[in-house]
Amino acid sequence: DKTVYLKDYRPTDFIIETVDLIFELGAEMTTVGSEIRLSRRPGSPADAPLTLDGDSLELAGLALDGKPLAPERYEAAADGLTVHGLPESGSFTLTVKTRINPSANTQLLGLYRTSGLFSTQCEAEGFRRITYFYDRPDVLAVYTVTIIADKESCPLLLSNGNLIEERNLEDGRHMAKWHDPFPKPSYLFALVAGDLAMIEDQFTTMSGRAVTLRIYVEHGKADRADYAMDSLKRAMRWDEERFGREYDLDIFMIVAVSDFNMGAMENKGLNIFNDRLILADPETATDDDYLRIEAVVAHEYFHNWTGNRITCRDWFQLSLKEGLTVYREHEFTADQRTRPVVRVDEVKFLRANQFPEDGGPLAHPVRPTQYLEIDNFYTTTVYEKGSEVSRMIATLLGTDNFRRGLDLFFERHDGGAVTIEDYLKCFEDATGRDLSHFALWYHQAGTPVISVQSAYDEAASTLSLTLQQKTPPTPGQKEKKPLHIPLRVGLIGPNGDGMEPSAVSGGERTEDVLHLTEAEQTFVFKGIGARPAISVNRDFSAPVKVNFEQSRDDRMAIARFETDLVARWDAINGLALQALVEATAAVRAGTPISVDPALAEALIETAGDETLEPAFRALALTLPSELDIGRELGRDIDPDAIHAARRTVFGSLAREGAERFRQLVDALSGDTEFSPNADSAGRRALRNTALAYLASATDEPGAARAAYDAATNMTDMIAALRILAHQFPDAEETAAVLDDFRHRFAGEPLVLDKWFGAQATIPGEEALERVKRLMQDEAFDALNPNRVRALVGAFASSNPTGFNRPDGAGYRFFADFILDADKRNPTLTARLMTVMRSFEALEVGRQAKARTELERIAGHETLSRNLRDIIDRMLK
Ligand code: HT7
Ligand code: ZN
Repeated sequence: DKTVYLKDYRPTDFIIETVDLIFELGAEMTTVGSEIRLSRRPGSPADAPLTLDGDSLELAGLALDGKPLAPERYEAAADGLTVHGLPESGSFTLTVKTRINPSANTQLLGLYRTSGLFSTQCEAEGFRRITYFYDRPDVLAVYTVTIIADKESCPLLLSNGNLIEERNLEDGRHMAKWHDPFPKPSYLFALVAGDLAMIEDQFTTMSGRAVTLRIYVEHGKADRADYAMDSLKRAMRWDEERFGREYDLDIFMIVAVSDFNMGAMENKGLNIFNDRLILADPETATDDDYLRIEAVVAHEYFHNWTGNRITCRDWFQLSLKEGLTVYREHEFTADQRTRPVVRVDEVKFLRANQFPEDGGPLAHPVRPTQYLEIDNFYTTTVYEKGSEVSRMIATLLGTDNFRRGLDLFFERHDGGAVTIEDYLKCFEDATGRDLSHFALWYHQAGTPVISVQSAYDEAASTLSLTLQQKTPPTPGQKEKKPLHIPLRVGLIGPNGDGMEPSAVSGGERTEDVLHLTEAEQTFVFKGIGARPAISVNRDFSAPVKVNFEQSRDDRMAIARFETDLVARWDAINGLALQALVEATAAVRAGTPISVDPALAEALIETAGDETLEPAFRALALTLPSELDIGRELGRDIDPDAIHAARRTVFGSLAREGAERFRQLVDALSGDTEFSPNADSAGRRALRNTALAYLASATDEPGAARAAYDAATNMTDMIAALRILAHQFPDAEETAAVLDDFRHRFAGEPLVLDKWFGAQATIPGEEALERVKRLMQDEAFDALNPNRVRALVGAFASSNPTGFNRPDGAGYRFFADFILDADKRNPTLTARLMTVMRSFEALEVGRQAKARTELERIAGHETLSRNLRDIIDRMLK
């Protein structure tokens, strides 16, 4: 059993001070020389051997202080190196030589070569695929890296830190030497070699130091890197202003690569990005792409302090860097754009991704206590719930105190590899507040459900609010304790104004935050002159589900008058969700669907409310998706019934509001100059949302076809294409537009991903054959993670009717794909597999068919550890 347990943590027996690496790069054979300066850790046993990690390595030489080691002094295997009889005291040098094949590395972990480019991905355990090392985050060393390669094919040789030497060698090769003065763990090591274009800029830090900024991209794409560069500079300034964090090296580089397992990687001074998160211009990128680029560029940059300068003691502490960095990223985005709109997107993401994870077989605490494969713990729980936990700390302490705690964290732990306890202690020490109860958020999995009951006493002018919290059991954690939950609650009076109580008893209240600390608590609000509508979890102050049987009138009052726009959106969305759930029940019962006219009125009124930002109006107008409806139902899900219900409700709203939608489309279609800013993006979002309704109301493809032809940017173009593909899949116009798009963007893989995605998600049982056909398109590449996610991933995760065909053919296809792809790239397949984690919520027929396929996968003996871990937990 290879399970790793938190309780088993212990420091290494040896300390690594410096590492000198020499790479002689060859496409099929790269040799890696590693000179490690080591000393025995004081207090560790004098006879303890040195045990270094390895993965798929071949040892080509081993020496101690320059002398080759006799074979009886060490054991070398593909997965590790053990050296005996090392000095009891003083430093010594171990020289290790390994040989690797970067071209054969389809896992994209370690050093790999794709499209002529050498690049690395070392987090979490990729460095051990390069050389034998203590490949763990608590071993920090100073790295010097020499890269030798053919000058013509690899004019560019990059690694972390500062360039200290560069020269030509014989036989057409050249070398570059990089030195990173900041001690770092191996997961932050990076190397890139190849031939790329570059844009350069300058940033002057708050203390006046000049930093060179460079972004490297494929030749011919340099003009698409400007927005990433602009985002980087804004992020650097923001981190100085908001958190006092200044950049520390003289150069900061980003390299965009086209084969990458995740979004991006924060390697010290040399971030490596999936190119879809760097490249953007109006003709090829959507507003969502721009938003993601800004967010991820900032996220990776913010890691320089939260992750790199202060890192994790072990991988159980992953949320220490990821949760906190997501929180910093969210705050940055909120400051760059419109805060409530950004927050609504976060809430939608959390509910769509983290809540199902927390409520399913893969649930785990923000700080797990065991893992089989750490790659599988880069989850929305560690990232997004982790971020929510930091947000709650900020809510509990207030913004200034949060900053004080974080300042102390940077001061106390700079250069360290620390734990979540160390993090929390800084907030306690800086503010005097006891966070021991709050800390449970890190250790207890599952989404708490808060049940609310209210009683208004007119004679006493009091409102009693009884809040009960319950967290459902999760794997390995049956019993749950009450958490400390900061819940923002607002009261809306009969005239729509906010009501402020004269006093509140029953528990702590700070501003509008109720501190729920017990399983059940009754808060009594005094001085409430009339029965209010109660708005619970404003701004989504806590990542919880709220069960509150409110009258429709109260929900309408919140939808109309709440000043907190997040809660206002939530009320509108909740009303729509309820209508869709009822419509689904009607479809299954064979009874007619009736759409509440008050809901239609509220939506149409909001859509036209000029006092609200277009982006917010677009959010309000967007009906919950079929997946949202399924999640709301939670069990016995019939995707076909949901689809029919949503289509009917959508059509009915479309007809009801046709006039308004036409007005919006006309009024918002005039923008000619493209700007990626939040205001322009919001206008496009509202216009394209209205266009989708309009297309449904008229039930003909003409308006969308005209919008496609008139589009001057990718946002409008792909929106029109999606409307055509999803609402009129068989129309001539749709075929023509799909064909036009395919040819127009023939040489643009990232743009064709949108084309793959739009078609993979066309509802109905023909989707499977369509996806199979698209896999034969020459633009599809089963080795490239972006292509796989765009086509197979989108089909499995976002096409409920197509993927969940009642005959189980969708599951069969997916299982075959997974089994095949697992041989090449386990990180990718394990992640892809998680889209089926909620299969037990399906109706029994589909559930059985899904289980058969999952069991078929589980029955294979040669699964990767990544996939084995996921599939076994899903079937437990
Ligand atoms: N810290 C980075 C995580 C990451 C990663 C993890 C496993 C396998 C491949 C990976 N690529 C990047 C990205 C981040 O969260 O900032
Ligand atoms: Zn991160």
